[in-house]
Amino acid sequence: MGKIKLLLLLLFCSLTSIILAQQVTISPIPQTISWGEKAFENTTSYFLTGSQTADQDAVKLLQSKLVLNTTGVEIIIGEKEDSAVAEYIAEVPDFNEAYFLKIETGRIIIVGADESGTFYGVQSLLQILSSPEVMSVTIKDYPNVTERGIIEGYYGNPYSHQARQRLFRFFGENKMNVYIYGPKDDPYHGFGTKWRDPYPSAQAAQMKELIDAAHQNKVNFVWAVHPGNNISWTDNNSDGIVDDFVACKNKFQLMYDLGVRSFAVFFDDIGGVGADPVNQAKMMNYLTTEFVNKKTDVSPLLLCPTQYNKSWSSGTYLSILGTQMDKSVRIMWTGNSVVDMINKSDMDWINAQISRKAYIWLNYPVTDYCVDHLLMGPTYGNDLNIASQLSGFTANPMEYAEASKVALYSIADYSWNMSKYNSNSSWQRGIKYLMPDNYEAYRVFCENNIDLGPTGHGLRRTGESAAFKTVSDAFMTNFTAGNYNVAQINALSEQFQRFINSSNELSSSTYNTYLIEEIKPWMDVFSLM
Ligand code: LOG
Repeated sequence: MGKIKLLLLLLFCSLTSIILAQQVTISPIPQTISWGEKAFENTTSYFLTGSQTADQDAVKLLQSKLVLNTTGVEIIIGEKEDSAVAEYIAEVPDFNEAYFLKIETGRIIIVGADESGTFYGVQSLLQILSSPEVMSVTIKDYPNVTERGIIEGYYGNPYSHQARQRLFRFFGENKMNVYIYGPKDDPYHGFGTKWRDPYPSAQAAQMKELIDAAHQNKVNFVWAVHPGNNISWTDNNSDGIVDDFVACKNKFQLMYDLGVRSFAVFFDDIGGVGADPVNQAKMMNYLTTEFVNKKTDVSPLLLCPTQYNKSWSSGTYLSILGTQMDKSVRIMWTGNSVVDMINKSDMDWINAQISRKAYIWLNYPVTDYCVDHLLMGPTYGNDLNIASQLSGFTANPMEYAEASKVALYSIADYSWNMSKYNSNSSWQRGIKYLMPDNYEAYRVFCENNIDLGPTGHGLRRTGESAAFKTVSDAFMTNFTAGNYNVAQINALSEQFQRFINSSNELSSSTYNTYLIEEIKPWMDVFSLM
């Protein structure tokens, strides 16, 4: 080999080793990140400075994931006001939930603008420490959308207690901060008739456990009531207050006692007297002054209106809410229609109607209207320039909590750093994060479960079974002309073999058995094909 070739080879090797060592793609994508040289081997032990004053959830997380000692790499941790990190506070971006993370040789610094910021700094650190070689890095990061998460608001089996707990850990890892509880099939949420009643004690105890688990992961647990199907606007006992306003306040108090600090009222999918905007606005105003404002630790209310999308809106309904309802109340919105992605023009329109920034209820990846499908494809179609027009961005998932995480991972990515969101790379990263050891097999499964077909709601997804389609189209074109060849038949059979291999590999995976159980019927069809 000539000298020049050898030099080029050496250069190539050293470049790739630097690049490989850098390849920890933090998710959601940070606002600013700059990598340096290798800082240390990740076999080191660590010790904490500032753990007494720093956010305790962040400290506990570090303690559970790292070997902590009295020597090794120092981790200095705290919030802006803590003396342990006083030197670095100017580095923290001026946003809620922001953090500054710096890794250098022998030292790591994590400073949060607040407790969530510190917790998110730790989450990013843990992602970096998953690599055997740790590079120096400086990250300054913060979210674009203040409330990011899900609304469990579909028709069908509510999530199990364990599935919700797993979700909250997933939220923590992916910097999602809101979970809105509103399963249509929980009678105590109230789409039925029990919205006024307390949860039976066993269920209440479970709720309390859930609320605590959410808070430990910096997730705001929003409990929603759905009173509209059998609400009455009358003041039967003539005390000047509608009886059901008080009933709702009392139910909120019961939930408050279990630990809930954020509340919502849903009036979607109802007709009759419940749908009257003047009374809905009065109810929200009453709950704001008599409940929210009387506590010191409850966030402003959320309302899902009856006209929650543009195609269903008419008359003065929305402008009545916009003008007569307390400005602190956030209003949910699904977009141009029930199931739709969100565009800039939708935001301009709705925000003008309601005189405030809409809070998005994205009906994706929910499948309660197309139950024979899974929506596992890339999450695309939401405009990338609407962050400043939103008061929140939440997605309504499938009744399969694990399978939904492919889309939810991308919702987290999108709502944290909107302008840098790339649906395809986010999708690939999500699949890898969810099934690291069976990435290829899971991607093949996802790639063949993208489009939902025609439904009353009209949403379609492109790219269904792309690899298969290329091969089968070529085969069919030839076949219908009366020709086919061995190469094409082999190519087609290879594609079918990919389905079988994917199903076999996933079925025997033990990494996430909850996921495998959820998708089993689709995997069976996949291999039968
Ligand atoms: C319901 C929701 C359901 C979704 C999709 C809202 C605000 N309400 O048409 O519970 O999961 O559509 O079917 C809805 O979207 N009604």
